Amino acid sequence: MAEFQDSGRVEQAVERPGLRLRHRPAWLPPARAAELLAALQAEVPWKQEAITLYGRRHLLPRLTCWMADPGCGYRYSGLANAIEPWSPAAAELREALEQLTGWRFNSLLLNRYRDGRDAMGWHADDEPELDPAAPIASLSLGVPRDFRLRPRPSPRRPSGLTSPAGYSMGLASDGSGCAPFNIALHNGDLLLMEAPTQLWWQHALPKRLRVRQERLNLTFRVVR
Ligand SMILES: O=C(O)CCC(=O)C(=O)O
Repeated sequence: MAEFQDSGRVEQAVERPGLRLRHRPAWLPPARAAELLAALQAEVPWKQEAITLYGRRHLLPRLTCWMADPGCGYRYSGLANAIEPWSPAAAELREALEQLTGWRFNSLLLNRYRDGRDAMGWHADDEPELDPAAPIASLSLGVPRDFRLRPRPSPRRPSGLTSPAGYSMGLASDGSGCAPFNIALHNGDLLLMEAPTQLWWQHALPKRLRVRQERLNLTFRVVR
């Protein structure tokens, strides 16, 4: 699948205590990224879901779709996602990511941020149905957006697990510890979030009101 070979940019390892990321800027060349963006905009059955918090219904500030193999259901924020079959573009990307990583991803969450008012709040992808040993492969298409990371305010860790050396739940007044940080994700970028990142860190996609264009994000996952 030559068309998915990355465009030669170097992979960057981003490491902190309890966090392991691999960032491949422009994993997809711009022309291929543009084709995939257009294909996914057209072929995915996008929905704006609603969640209920403290008895009030809130529309999610983005459009979503859950594609997965049969039986790979997934719940987050109390929302049980209907399983959609793999669309042609999503299926091709899954094959390319399997060749790259050696992991067979059986599910995919697609998020469509219509402009900078659409966003995603702080969370970790640590739902019990996800295989905690598998990476999450995140592909960005469209306008660049900031991806924020921070140590978890209260890590949900298996009992008996001790914190990684140097890990802290925030930055101390003397400047030591784990500070939140930002990665700008551009068109065609691939970000692999490897274990044990989801145990110790949260991520978010903040609003950026000056952004007027659309962005898609695809997170390929392994449901066990
Ligand atoms: O849009 C992004 O880059 C983040 C998506 C995300 O946090 C998620 O799917 O869990």
